[in-house]
Amino acid sequence: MNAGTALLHDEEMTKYKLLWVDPACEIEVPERLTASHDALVRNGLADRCVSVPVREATDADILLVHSREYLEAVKTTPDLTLEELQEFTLQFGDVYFHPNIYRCAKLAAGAALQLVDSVMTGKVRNGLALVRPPGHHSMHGAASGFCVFNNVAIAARYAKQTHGVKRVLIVDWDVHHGQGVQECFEDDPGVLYFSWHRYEHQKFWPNLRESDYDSVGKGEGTGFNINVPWNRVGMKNADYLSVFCHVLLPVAYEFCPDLVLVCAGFDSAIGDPEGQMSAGPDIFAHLTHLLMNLAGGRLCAVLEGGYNLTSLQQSVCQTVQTLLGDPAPPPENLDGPCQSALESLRCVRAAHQPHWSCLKHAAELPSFEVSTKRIKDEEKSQQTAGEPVWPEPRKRVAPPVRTAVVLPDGVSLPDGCKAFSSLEDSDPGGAVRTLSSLLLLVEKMQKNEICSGLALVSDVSMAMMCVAQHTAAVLNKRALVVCVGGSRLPGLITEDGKTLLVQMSRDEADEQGGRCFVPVRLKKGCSDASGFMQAVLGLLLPLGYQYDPDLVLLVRMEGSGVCDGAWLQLTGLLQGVAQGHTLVLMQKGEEACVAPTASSLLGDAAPPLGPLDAPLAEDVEALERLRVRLQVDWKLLQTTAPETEEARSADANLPPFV
Ligand code: FKS
Ligand code: ZN
Repeated sequence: MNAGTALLHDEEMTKYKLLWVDPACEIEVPERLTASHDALVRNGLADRCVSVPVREATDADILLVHSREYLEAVKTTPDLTLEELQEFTLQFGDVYFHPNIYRCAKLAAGAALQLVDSVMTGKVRNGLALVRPPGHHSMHGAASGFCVFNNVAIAARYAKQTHGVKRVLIVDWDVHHGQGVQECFEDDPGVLYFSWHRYEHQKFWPNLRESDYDSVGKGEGTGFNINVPWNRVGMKNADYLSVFCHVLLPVAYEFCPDLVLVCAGFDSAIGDPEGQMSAGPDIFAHLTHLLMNLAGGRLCAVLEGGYNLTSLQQSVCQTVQTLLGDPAPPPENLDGPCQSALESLRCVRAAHQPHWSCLKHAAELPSFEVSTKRIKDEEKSQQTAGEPVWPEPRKRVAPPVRTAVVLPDGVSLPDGCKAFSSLEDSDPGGAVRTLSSLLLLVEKMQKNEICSGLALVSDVSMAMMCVAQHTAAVLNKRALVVCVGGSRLPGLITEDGKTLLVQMSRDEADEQGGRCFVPVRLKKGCSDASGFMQAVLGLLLPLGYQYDPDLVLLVRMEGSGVCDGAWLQLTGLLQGVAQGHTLVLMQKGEEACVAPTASSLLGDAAPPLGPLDAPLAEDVEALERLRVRLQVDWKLLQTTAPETEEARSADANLPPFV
């Protein structure tokens, strides 16, 4: 099933550069590509990918997005003199031309199309195209910001036209706003465009009013354009993850794309001179992972920006290694999102609240103005002095065994899994032997000898208790226990902080829960995919990330009612935490679910759930109450900044009250 990862690369795209002095363009150098590719080779990642040849985009491909006039104008550039090139360049902003850039721009767009073809025909599951020039700024009739043709926009139109794709999600994690992509799909409900970008209340390039959160799309495309403006520099892992959990993922699951395209710019990582952000290269492992269960795993990433060569190559490696299916490292320094990020988050959620049922409960726009007009003096003093330093991401070693299973006699071993049992044969096939196998399995997961595990047991509650207690008390490790279905749980100790228990089940008698026991009650239980996914994305994932467990114990109780699709999404998404150390426990009788669950643990994408209906109003309200209660302890659950007196007075440009 796991059909591999494509890598598209062609040295030809290093063969153009800036030929005159222009401080705005000097960062866009050929070494960006060489450094990225060399790092993939050096880390043994290029070898693990399927190498797909690059082709030139044809006129017809380019005309899917650009005007004939513009294309013809670009076609003249290979024959221009240096002076003529400079003059040609002057009609556009922050871009340069070179006699070979037209050829490279055709290859860049063509690489994106080859990648789409490879993914859509099933030759590979996903992939990355390493290209220059980038694309997301170029417009229908204009070059802009180092971009000549809009590689990803062309790829999206092409996917619709050639492969009959109905819904495309474009995730633009580059630190600049892809205004070219926005322009292209503004009124198209078939393409959902998401971009976060350094904005600073319109002070940052490209300085457009329409990059703000209130540009939500037009006409039929209203709601299908999502802008998250960053009004401060220094955004960190927690800021990025919180936007994924509280905006992008819920909307993306509701939208249900057939294909995911990523404008993969790495200038949003630490050390980048343009972005000035503070998210580590490791965050791209998670951003990638979190998108890999959408669209049946069909994900095409196309390089955009990234100007610190060290940060760029580390980020590219994190992305590719995740596409290849290796478990992600725990994200470093996950505190809560900063105030400014929370303001942005609130505004985006409020602006999109009318268009997406997953945001129905989002708070209103704050009473103070946080849009373009709000300019604070203190902001300038925020600039950090000097080059930041950050540790090189740890080598990610995939354990020798990916998924080990403990199954009763007669249940056949799923493809690709390793049968596992403890050596003590005192009670062959019996409960004691099964339990001792489970404990040993967890120990081997903690030693990173095995990545994940799956067991079918006769008493799932009992097995859960034993594994949880053993992990906390004997191994001294932290477990996130996710219990799907079931009723009240017999005293699982959660007070020592070593176990965080989240139970998702049917609405029953009100339980208070606590900091480490989170009862998620859904009116129709886990059988309602919308409510279930709402809880998973907005509650469980942020909790899981913040808790940063050593082990995820995922328990499927008898008669949980969870549908296979939602269950597999949960299994897939949770592997982003605890370095993929997930142990799934299922009750005997659920044999039918063994093979699909195993395949998810092996790294296969979950099948799409279909566009989600609106969750039940009662569930949404209950989840919101839970989120509000828990956000005090778990900052990644916050979706709004507290409306402080300071924020208000800063807005009015008044001094904070004395
Ligand atoms: C230099 C000002 C530079 C232009 C920034 C262009 C950014 C391009 C990019 C792309 F992905 F397209 F490459 N202003 N101090 O990174 O978004
Ligand atoms: Zn950029």
